[in-house]
Amino acid sequence: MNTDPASVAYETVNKAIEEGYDVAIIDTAGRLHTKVNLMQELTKIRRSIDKRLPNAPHEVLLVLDATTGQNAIEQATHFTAATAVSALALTKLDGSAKGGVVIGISDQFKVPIKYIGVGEGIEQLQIFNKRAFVDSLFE
Ligand SMILES: Nc1nc2c(ncn2[C@@H]2O[C@H](COP(=O)(O)OP(=O)(O)OP(=O)(O)O)[C@@H](O)[C@H]2O)c(=O)[nH]1
Ligand SMILES: [Mg+2]
Repeated sequence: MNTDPASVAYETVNKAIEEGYDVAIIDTAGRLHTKVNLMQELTKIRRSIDKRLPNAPHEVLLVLDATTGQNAIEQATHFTAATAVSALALTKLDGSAKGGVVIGISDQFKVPIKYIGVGEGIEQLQIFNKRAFVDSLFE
């Protein structure tokens, strides 16, 4: 609390390097793309991480809630402008028929879909399978 998120990210990477961890995951708190200062914070977090470990982060996941439908496109526009995104995760496909929007996003922003969420259990966060996904759209 009351600490700059970018410096928390820097300390995280620093600790991971010093203690020899293989992976460090930085999970940012949810933010509305309309909050300019929070979007700028993402850019700053990336810069801080890169300062401690050049070329890091090695993966940046944008997690989109499938139930938001077309609003996900608006979110992707702003997030990819604030920081380079390397892959998408699409959650809540169990509660929505709107998951098809992610195909447009993936095509428009040239970002692959890596994970999908189909429920709240850990085993329900799954690796994206494009064939199964397309089949499910036509069921
Ligand atoms: N039904 C369903 N629920 C999900 C899925 N993914 C996440 N949830 C639920 O959605 C709620 C929010 O999930 P979080 O992981 O906290 O979402 P978040 O994006 O990290 O939220 P913030 O950090 O607050 O922005 C939790 O109750 C999750 O269990 C999914 O694929 N299907
Ligand atoms: Mg969260």
